[in-house]
Amino acid sequence: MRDAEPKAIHLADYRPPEWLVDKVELDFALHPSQTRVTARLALRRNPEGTTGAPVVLEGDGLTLVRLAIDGKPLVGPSFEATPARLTLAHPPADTFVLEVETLVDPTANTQLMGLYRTSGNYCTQCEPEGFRRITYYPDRPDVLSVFTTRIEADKAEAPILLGNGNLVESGDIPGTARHFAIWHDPWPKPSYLFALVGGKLAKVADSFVTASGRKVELGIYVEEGKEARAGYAMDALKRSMRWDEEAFGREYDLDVFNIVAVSDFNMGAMENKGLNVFNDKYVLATPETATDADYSGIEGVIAHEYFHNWTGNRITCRDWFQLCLKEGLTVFRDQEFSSDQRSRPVKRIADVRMLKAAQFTEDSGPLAHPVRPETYREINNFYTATVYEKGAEVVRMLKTLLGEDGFRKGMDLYFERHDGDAATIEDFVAAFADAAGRDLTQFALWYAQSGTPLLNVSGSYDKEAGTFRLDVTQSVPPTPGQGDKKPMLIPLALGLVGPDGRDMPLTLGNTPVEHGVIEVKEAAQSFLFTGLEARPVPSLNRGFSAPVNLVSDLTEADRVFLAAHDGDPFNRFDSLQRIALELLKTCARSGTLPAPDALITATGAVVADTALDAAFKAQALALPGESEVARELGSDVNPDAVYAARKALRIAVGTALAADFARTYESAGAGGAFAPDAASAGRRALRNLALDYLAVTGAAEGIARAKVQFEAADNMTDRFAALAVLAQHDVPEREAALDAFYRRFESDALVIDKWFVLQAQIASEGTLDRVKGLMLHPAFSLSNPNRVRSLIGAFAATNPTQFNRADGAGHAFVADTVLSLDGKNPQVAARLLASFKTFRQLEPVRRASAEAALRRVAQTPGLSADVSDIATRSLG
Ligand code: 0A1
Ligand code: ZN
Repeated sequence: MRDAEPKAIHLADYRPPEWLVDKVELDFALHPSQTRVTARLALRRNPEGTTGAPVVLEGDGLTLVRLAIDGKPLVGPSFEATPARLTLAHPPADTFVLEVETLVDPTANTQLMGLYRTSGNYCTQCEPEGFRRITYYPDRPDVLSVFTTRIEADKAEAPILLGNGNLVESGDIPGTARHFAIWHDPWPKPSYLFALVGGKLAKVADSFVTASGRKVELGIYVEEGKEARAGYAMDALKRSMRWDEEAFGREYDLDVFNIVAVSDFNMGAMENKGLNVFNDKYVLATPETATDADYSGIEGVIAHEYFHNWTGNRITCRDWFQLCLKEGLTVFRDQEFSSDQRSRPVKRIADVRMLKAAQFTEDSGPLAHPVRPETYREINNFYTATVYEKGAEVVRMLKTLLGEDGFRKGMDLYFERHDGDAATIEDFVAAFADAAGRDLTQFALWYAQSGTPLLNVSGSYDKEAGTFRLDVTQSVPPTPGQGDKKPMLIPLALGLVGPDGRDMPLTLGNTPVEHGVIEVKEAAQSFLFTGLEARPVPSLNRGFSAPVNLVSDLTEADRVFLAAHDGDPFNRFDSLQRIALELLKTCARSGTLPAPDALITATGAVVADTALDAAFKAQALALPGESEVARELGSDVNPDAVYAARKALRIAVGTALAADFARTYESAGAGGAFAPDAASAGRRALRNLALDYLAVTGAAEGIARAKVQFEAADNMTDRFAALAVLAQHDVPEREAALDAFYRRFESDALVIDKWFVLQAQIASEGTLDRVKGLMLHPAFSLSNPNRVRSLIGAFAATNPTQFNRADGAGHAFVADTVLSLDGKNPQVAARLLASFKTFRQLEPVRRASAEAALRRVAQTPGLSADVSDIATRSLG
């Protein structure tokens, strides 16, 4: 419905809007197939625009009913309306009110962009370009306007009517079965933050008093009967509101804050002003239906959307190239929140695992792009790990460079200068540069250069001089559209660990290194540390201070030492991972696992260390994933060999430490009623990791233990962990448990998603047929994004051996699914196709079959812009 072959859009071509909208009044008459939308736009010529510019409003598949200017009906040829555009070539004045009436069909909307239906309810999704599917509008984030929304609907069909801002009026429409509500949002906002909801929903109510004493009514709306599942989300919301006041000095700014949970949603959630709309996966939880991972996901996403109220809504983006301005910053904020609510080191480890799995992978393949891209064809494809996760890392590095106080001053200045603005990355960086009195030009390269920097570090100790020299070189690999790169400013946190396991002084020349962070700025640079009476072991990139690939001359013995003694918990974790990675790489290449004694000793020491908390141990004991091994190998990857290597190492560790794991399993006993707090979750994680190691050989005893836990569990975390163990093994207990799980939870779609995921992840030849079979299961639907992600998405993204089957059947299947999905939901189809992004690292046979599947997709006529963009770039 939009332009068939979308042109590339370039950051360099940005021009201010020609027309502004001072005020918008929207009137919706909700109807399943013919919703009537009347928009009154108070248009004003932008004094900064081009003289005499026409009014050009975007549309997407719209049916125009009526147009009026200042109340007078408008007839052709004074305007031109197509489904994609409304043009007034000769606007009557520099300010006027344009009234536009359109008809939209929410039931036919399978893309889930614009106004659509979910479980019979009405809801909207407008970011990034969905508002144009509702009415003609200057649908760009730098046009801010004050919205008033009147919603009218059949009372029985939609007893609840919600909009942005505060409720100003509601009532029945006399003589009809309809009613209405009027919502007013006093804060000017771009159209992508517009939302409305109408339907039969149950409300969970609470309230919050802000630091300055404003009372805010909180509502979480869920499908009827699910009220009891929204308690944790409400609790997380109130904690988020308090935290933002304390950590960033940001208060909420309306009388109400509503969240609506829907079961059909393309992403995680959406920060519409005062009316967040959520994928119900990130709202609903009970101990019986949600795992600890689900609880922490809910806490994080609730916080994320709430924090957008300041970083995204009060200060929005000038254009979509600046997406990381709101997303990277808001991810950083939600990560900090979760770190404060839970264990900081454990949260950091989990975030870095995810960064490496998703973002490092993206950055090393054909879809690599800068945190702030400079060109795009389809903006929907830029809601990526790079914009979100690497964007958050860049903000974290700013904090590391400027320190706690300097960072807070920079944030305060950013809020003070830009409240109410549509801002840019330059504005953001300037606030920190000005607050700290520091030139951040080189730092800003993190926004512009794609690719993960490679840092090479070697150390030499001079006993006579008592010095330790670190020689550091850096380079950034070439990425699509970017050949030669400049050296980056890399904040490298480090420590020099002495023979007694304690940090030695960190002094450069005569100057102590502040906060233990050195700044690497040049392609090659040396740092001379003085006053060292013994050879230290350097602990590098502590806390993962910079998102880089680090290669060092540390020996396996050095790593064993750091795993046991490093004062930085992240690097204790990382040292173990590094030892394991080297073993896995060698094994995947040669087919032979080198003696893993060092890893076993170091792992055993961590298991036995009573000073370490359980959540940390669980992270430290989980071996690097197959995708990380593949990425480290870089080329000629055979996923079967990677899988076999990992399995062999798990068996070696599990067998050698069986007694320790058994003790851990018994002593970390379930104990007491379920509570979702971090400490309890950590105990469950460790116990379930032990369960996994104890069953790793598939021997009867381990399987029996998993079966007992599966049957006896009183919470989803333990039940699901046991099922996941059983699912890995080709034993009769597997099918029995899968059946029992299905029967127990068949009416609960979010739980059945877990059942789909586990089956899609089984690393054996029968899985492809199993997945194809499950697509015909009554619980599956290609129309629901959560179902597609759970079954097909999990297969493509987390089952490397079966997706990359040597016979090409896995690739062909995913390509076919992308093609059948594209007509329904291009965004979800494009995301699924992006699973091919690592195909170039595969060995030749699999690489060829992936490429053939991608070509077949690329050559299919009538593709959406979303899928065609991913196919083209993947092949590029
Ligand atoms: N701003 C949201 C992400 C989001 C983007 C697009 C959507 O629909 C296609 C929905 C949500 C966030 O960061 O949470
Ligand atoms: Zn966001």
